[in-house]
Amino acid sequence: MVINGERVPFSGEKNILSVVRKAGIDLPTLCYYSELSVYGSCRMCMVEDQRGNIITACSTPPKNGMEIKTNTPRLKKYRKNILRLYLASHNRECTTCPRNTTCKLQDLAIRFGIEEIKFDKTDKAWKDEYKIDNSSPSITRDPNKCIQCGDCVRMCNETQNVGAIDFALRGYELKVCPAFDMPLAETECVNCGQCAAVCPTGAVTIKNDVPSVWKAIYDDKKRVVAQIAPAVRVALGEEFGISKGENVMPLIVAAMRKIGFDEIYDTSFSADLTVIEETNEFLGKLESGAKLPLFTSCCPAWVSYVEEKHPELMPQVSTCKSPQQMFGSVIKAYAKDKYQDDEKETIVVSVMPCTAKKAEAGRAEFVTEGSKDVDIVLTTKGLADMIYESGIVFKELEPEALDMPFGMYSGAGLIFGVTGGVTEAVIRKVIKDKSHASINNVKFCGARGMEGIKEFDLPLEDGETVLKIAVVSGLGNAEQLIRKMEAGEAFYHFIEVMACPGGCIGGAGQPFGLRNTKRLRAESIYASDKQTQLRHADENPVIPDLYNTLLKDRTHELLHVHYHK
Ligand code: HC0
Ligand code: SF4
Repeated sequence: MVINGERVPFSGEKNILSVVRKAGIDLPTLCYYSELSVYGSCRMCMVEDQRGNIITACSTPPKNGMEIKTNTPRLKKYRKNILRLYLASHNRECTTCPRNTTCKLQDLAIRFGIEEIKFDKTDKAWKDEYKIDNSSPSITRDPNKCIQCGDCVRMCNETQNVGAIDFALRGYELKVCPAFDMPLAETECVNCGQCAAVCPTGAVTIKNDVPSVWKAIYDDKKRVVAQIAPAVRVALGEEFGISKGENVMPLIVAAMRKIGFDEIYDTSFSADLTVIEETNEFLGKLESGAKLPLFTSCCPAWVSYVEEKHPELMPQVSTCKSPQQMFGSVIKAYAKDKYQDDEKETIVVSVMPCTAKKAEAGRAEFVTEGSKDVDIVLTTKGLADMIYESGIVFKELEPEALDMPFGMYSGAGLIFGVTGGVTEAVIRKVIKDKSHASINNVKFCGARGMEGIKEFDLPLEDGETVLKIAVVSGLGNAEQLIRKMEAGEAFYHFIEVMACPGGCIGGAGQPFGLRNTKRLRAESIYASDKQTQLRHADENPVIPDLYNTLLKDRTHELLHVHYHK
């Protein structure tokens, strides 16, 4: 096809938009995500064809010989007017908006030089028309900033199969909200935050727990202990101009020490504990003939999904606490022993790529001896905000190492951050041949890759057993698999589910809006795994000692959970 007079070849692109972008032109969009269905509501991607017709590039397939222009005076005028209309009914208090500088609407207003809003409503109308919904532990909805692109609705319905939010009313009154405009916390929302990850403006944002962390750090009576999730290290650098996917863990540690955290550890440590506990649970079930599959339990959005939509499957969800919660209960028990004579209270802060972890930490099941296992959950973006606020020049920090003993981890714990990682870590434990070559070869089993559903057979070394395994990311994909099993069309022994497409690396708490980053983040985690001396969870030297001491009589209490929703 011909774009702005230049011939551009295409093959397989599903719409004109992809061809135009391939040609190096960043056609503006507010409602288009390649992973979601095409909605075509924002009209920003309009192009003009050879007959002067205006068409939306996102919803029109490319055709041989087609000639289009992307930047005519007419298109410019229309785009500007659309932006003015959006802005006229939009709360424009940008400086205090959590999406200030990462808002697509703000970005386009700057790009198209919008200096005055012709169709403005009264100042009062755009400020207070709708109530802000702060009920959820993970996300905030501010309908005054909604541009009705429907991205959140399609994400929640199509990708996640939750359906907690939808369009209500018609015409001028149209709005996005839960059924009967209920508070989000009272709906089936599983706190995955993926609605916020695709929202182009500040209409759906992630709860900000930064002030509580500062308060704890400034309090002399508190010892602030941090755990950092596997996926954070390959995403935080993007915020500070470091190449996408680079593992910046040593810089994160240096920054957190400067901020004032007392001890800094790695959630990959407790992921190793999860591997051990979950593998034992799985092999126990396999041997006893208990009902399978065993579903993984480390993704709290997935656990909530089962509770809401498939309570009958709860007995098949692993009883292992997630690594975040295992870490919390272990470190609090450890600190109680270690600091017996000191009056400081231990506060556990986790840094997570995930918004559902905020809800998980607040669950009643995760309170041990009257104290929450995890006190505060920061997102990756939240930690970046603290670094900015402290004036730390991230790129220029000298790398530092994690604290011991809980800074020790194996590559198996580290790869939890990518879809398929938990499964691969369990397989590394299940196989008897633990040679370097054998562990390396596990990567070919079928667990790796960004596909939403991966299914494969794993022949065990006994020459008899063949395990049927599935790895799923995205809750809609999990639903597909459950329906297949219910219909008797499939059987599995073990299923890993992560709610976010791609696993935790694609969590909603990661930095915003950078395209094609998931693959790079995944590659970086696998590269770091390959460079660790310890490749499977049993090699973690801190763990045997822990089982002989702290966990001796308390393994079940500290590492397992029985959800009672
Ligand atoms: Fe994940 Fe986790 S791997 S859920 O994706 O299992 O958030 O990174 O911390 O808990 O370890 C998130 C990431 C974690 C937990 C771990 C697991
Ligand atoms: Fe839906 Fe997830 Fe958003 Fe809740 S957090 S409304 S489940 S997309």
